[in-house]
Amino acid sequence: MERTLILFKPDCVERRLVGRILSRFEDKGFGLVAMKLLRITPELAKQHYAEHVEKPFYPSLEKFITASPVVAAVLEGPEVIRVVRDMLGPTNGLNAPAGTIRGDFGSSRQMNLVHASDGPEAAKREIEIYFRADEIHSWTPTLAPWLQAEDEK
Ligand code: FUP
Repeated sequence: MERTLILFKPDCVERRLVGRILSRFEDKGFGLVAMKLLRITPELAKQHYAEHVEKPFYPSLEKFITASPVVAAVLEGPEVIRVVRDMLGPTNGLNAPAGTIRGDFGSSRQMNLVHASDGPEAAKREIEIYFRADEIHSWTPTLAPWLQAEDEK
């Protein structure tokens, strides 16, 4: 079982797409184990996007990500980190295939609706940025026996 950090970015919240996109992750079978609405500050943006702070596009990215509230969430499930990235599609919505979230809802590189951790180390780091341990609620859903066979768990 893995966990990943997702952010419904300001464009997603402003366009009122949070529910529809969250439904895709729920439909896939992933469990929601933490969620909150928050406003990203410039300090938090620099922490989250530490690897991009020195890049030319960073000032514009910070302006965008701090412009309106975001919804942060933790999803849990088998191979959830890779599968959620696949469900999002490539960074730029114009390059993202139909059927992916960015392909279906996006037409921008910056306003690409949802962030998801890109590997296990990033997931651990990012979950700790947004959530305290006591804000994460793991449990066994009643549906569990209908999502994977015993030998797949
Ligand atoms: P992703 O892993 O798909 O979230 O994309 P990256 O880590 O490559 O980039 C992080 C964020 O920076 C993306 F959400 C989009 C944004 N970005 C720009 O705004 N301009 C660029 O030139 C590259 C990335």
